[in-house]
Amino acid sequence: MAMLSFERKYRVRGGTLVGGDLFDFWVGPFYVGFFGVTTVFCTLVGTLMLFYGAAIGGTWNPWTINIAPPDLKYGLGLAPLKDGGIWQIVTVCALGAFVSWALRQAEIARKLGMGYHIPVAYGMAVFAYFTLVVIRPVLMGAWGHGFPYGILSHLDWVSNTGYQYLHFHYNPAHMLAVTFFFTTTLALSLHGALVLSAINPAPGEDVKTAEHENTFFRDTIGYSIGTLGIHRVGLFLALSAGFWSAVCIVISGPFWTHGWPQWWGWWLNLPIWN
Ligand code: UQ2
Repeated sequence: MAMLSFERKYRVRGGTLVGGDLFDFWVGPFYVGFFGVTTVFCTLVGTLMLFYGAAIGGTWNPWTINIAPPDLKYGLGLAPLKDGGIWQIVTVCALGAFVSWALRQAEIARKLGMGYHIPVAYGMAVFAYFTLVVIRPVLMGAWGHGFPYGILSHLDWVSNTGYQYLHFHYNPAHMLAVTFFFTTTLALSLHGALVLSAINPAPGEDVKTAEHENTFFRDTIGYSIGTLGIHRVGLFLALSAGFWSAVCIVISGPFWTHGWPQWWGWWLNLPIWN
């Protein structure tokens, strides 16, 4: 692949966190780095373990392949390979790959003199996964509380876990998470529509400017958050969705064992009703 003129300017040494100059090179368009190597390694081992689990699991139907966590009786110990051990290895590999990927993003950001916003944002998704398969299982005393790796099986897990708490939509942190997910789609659809309407006009029409974008929202709702502001709001909304998702599941079990509808008893029990 030919090196573009601007690539020579940005493909400079330095910014690495680990490995010094050793892995400081590119393969085609991809920066490698120490964490590129560890990402590829963890991904390969994890994927091979998933295929091994599928091979001994009795089906190659992609929908029903299931790599289950260990039985609760194994607690927080290591389980036999064919009885949840594969799930444990896959989980270690997944976390290794995800954390490597975040650190590779950080190295590239350092190289380019950019902020760490991207690894921080990606880290929120990793944190939500970590909460599901490590923090909550550890707090509840068994790896068996992790979710199974499979298309239908993980859906079953979500449904069963939700019904264990009778009605998950009464979970206040779940309410916040859902609201942030929906508000994220609202903000991104407003932003995407606004930018396209301004800078991708019909053939023969003039491209419009940020002044037009501001004015559209001032005319409609009396306020424009601005071209930088909408991206701050967008990042805040999206990070909040991931954060409250992690909170809503980690409090279910470790900190609240009844149904979520019962949690609202605190309102009925306020002394002001006497
Ligand atoms: C805006 C602006 C943009 C935008 C959008 C707005 C010119 C290109 C979408 C409007 C956004 C507002 C008023 C905030 C929405 C907040 C929530 C919580 C949905 O003003 O500046 O820049 O893309």
